[in-house]
Amino acid sequence: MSKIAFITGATSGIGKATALLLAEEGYNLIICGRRKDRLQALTAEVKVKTLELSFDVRNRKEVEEAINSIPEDWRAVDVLLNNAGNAHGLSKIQNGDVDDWDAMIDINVKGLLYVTKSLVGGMISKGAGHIVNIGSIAGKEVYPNGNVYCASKHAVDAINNGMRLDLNGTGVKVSQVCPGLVETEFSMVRFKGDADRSKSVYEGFDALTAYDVADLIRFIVTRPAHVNISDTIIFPAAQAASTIVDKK
Ligand code: NDP
Ligand code: 8X3
Repeated sequence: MSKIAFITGATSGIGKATALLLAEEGYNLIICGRRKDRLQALTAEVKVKTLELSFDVRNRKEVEEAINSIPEDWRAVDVLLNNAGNAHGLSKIQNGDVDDWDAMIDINVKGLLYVTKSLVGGMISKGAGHIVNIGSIAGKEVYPNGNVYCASKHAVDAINNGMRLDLNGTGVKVSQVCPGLVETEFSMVRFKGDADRSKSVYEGFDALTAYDVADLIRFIVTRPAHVNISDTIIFPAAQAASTIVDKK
């Protein structure tokens, strides 16, 4: 069987773009997300084999049941892309919504851990694999009103580094990709469907596309076995830091 990539958050944005680019590389795909119709549409779009797994990464039981249901011939996962995640809200800490905080910690941090826990043993057993964690510039810096989202991505940064230390010598590579501003459904989720506010985030400059980030992920996972690109930050050319964007 061809190599297998397991992609969380494959229904949209960076995850979907990576699925399409890794399909071009000949990977068969285990595609995950809650929106089953989008998983089916992605299957119809690619020429490789896919396995659709619909689960909420927040729900540990759902994660474990979904991954335990993977048929034998799909179990030798070569690449795990821990991508599912979002920001929920953008508020001063004193005005934050506790449900938004729970969502960000549960999805971006605990969800990533649940998925990793269910798959990493298989990678260790075969002595090979590659975990790519999607962090963010928000995991390297903190910006006003970003408080808990930044905390969740700082946690991803720490987990990424911890994974690399703990998995050293097992044959499993660990890499992180930290994007700046990427125009996806991210802001629509952050601003709870406010299309005008979401659009304004990307006005006045050329934001990254999901494919720009996916192309970097493709590069990282196609390096020779002895090369590991452990961490990367990818910005639009107009961006220098979270809050420094040259908008015309
Ligand atoms: P999108 O909103 O376009 O995609 C988010 C993906 O995550 C969707 O496929 C969604 O699938 C999945 N997802 C969200 N919540 C859950 C959940 N509870 N269970 C399972 N899957 C879930 O955003 P992006 O593509 O931009 O975001 C992908 C990653 O990139 C995130 O980790 C984000 O933090 C990070 N990032 C994004 C940046 C940006 O500017 N866009 C910059 C830096 C990092 P579904 O809803 O179908 O479940
Ligand atoms: C997404 C980038 O700057 O909106 O992680 O937090 S930012």
